[in-house]
Amino acid sequence: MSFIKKIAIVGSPNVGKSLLFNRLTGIYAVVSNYPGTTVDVTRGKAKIGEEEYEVIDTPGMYSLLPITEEERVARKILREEKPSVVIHIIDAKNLERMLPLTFQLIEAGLPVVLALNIIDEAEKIGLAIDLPLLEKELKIPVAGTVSTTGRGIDALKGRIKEYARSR
Ligand SMILES: Nc1nc2c(ncn2[C@@H]2O[C@H](COP(=O)(O)OP(=O)(O)OP(=O)(O)O)[C@@H](O)[C@H]2O)c(=O)[nH]1
Ligand SMILES: [Mg+2]
Repeated sequence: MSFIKKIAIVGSPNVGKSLLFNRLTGIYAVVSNYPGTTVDVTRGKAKIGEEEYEVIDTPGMYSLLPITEEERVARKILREEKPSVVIHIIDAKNLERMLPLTFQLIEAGLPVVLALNIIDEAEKIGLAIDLPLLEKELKIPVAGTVSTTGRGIDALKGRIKEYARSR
């Protein structure tokens, strides 16, 4: 039994979840099979503000209605481990395709913070995303990130810190 607060990183396959996990946590990550499954889940620790968190890199999911074993595990983590913060990380190039899961997570009452990742490639193809507007519309914290370089990670941590303090 542990009382450490948790942060779950969720999102579709291949959007940068693991790189974000590495950016938030240090070098001590633990990989294990989720009980009763063949799905690997990686856990590490992060200090954000004054708070120490366990960070969970969840398996890729497209929807809260699970089809694959990975999605079932991701949902189970959200339901059973009750994270204090759920970082939904999405590919900024595919906003429309990815926001439906953001809505599902918000509707499920989860404490969602949105990380608009791969913002570097979005900019390259001329996409300019109005983060403050998105934040206002969604009514959740939003940060633009580039997991490969670390750009925006401090801002994301700042949003998490404020959010955690406000709850
Ligand atoms: N240009 C760019 N590439 C990124 C960024 N974040 C992730 N990538 C690339 O996207 C790919 C996937 O990154 P991962 O961190 O493995 O993504 P993931 O969500 O953990 O993937 P799965 O675990 O397979 O679902 C890698 O090739 C990364 O280099 C980013 O911010 N910018
Ligand atoms: Mg991964």
